Amino acid sequence: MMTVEERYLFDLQGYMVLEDVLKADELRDLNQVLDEYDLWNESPGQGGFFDSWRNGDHQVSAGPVHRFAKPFRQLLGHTRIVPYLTDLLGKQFRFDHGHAMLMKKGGEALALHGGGAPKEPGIRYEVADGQIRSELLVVEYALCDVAEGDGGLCVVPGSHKSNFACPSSLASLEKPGAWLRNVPQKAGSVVIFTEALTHGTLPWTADHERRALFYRYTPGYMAFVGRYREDGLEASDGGYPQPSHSEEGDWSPEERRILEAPYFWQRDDTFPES
Ligand SMILES: O=C(O)CCC(=O)C(=O)O
Repeated sequence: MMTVEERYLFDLQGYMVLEDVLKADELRDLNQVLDEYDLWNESPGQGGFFDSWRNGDHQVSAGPVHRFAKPFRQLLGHTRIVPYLTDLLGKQFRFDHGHAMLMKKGGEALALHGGGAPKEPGIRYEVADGQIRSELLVVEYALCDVAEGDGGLCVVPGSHKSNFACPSSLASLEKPGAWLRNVPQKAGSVVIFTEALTHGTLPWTADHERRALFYRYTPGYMAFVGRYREDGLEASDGGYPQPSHSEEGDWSPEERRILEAPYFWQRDDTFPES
């Protein structure tokens, strides 16, 4: 369970940083797989194993992470993260979609998006009966150190409760100010944020490559993207991520429940013990 301090700060700010989620060997294995995948040389689109896209020449993103090698799959229900997913999304939470992002020095900004207004179905954030009920929730793993000022994830703290849409003059990120936070992260740490939080990407200025993983979850009754084809790649229509989309057949019951299609009625708790 989240502590009362964590719950207060998450509700206040719309995000939280968890330190030391990944152990050194997990970090090493994830980075090693990414080295082998060589995403910089993937051609954009869904032609092969990856669903890959670019934002300029210095940023590449590729999914779907649930199909990546086992070190990535093991993050789906990481024991440090499950209590937060349960508290923020409900006990029947599910994995919706995810990708890896690499940025080199000179990587471009991605304008601010999300926000408390207008209230968009799919990214709503509410608190009722003392319980946080987020819709789309992002778990962002840092596979490298991110110092404040390096760029990467930026957020407007508290903006998930904003009553006004973010003006385009601010959303463009052309004039960042003290209202915007570039979230520093140590390699192996995690930022959890509600998609209702206004957030985006600042240009990457550090000499080392940025490596971030995005795992996005929803309550068990909803899907944000409905665009996995039968082979697990994202498509404009089709099914949801499934264990059968992985090469490996040894999925645990919990992992299978995490990847279940969305529904409400008589859905089992994803981690009955948590
Ligand atoms: O660069 C980041 O960490 C934020 C990326 C982002 O805003 C998104 O994927 O929606």
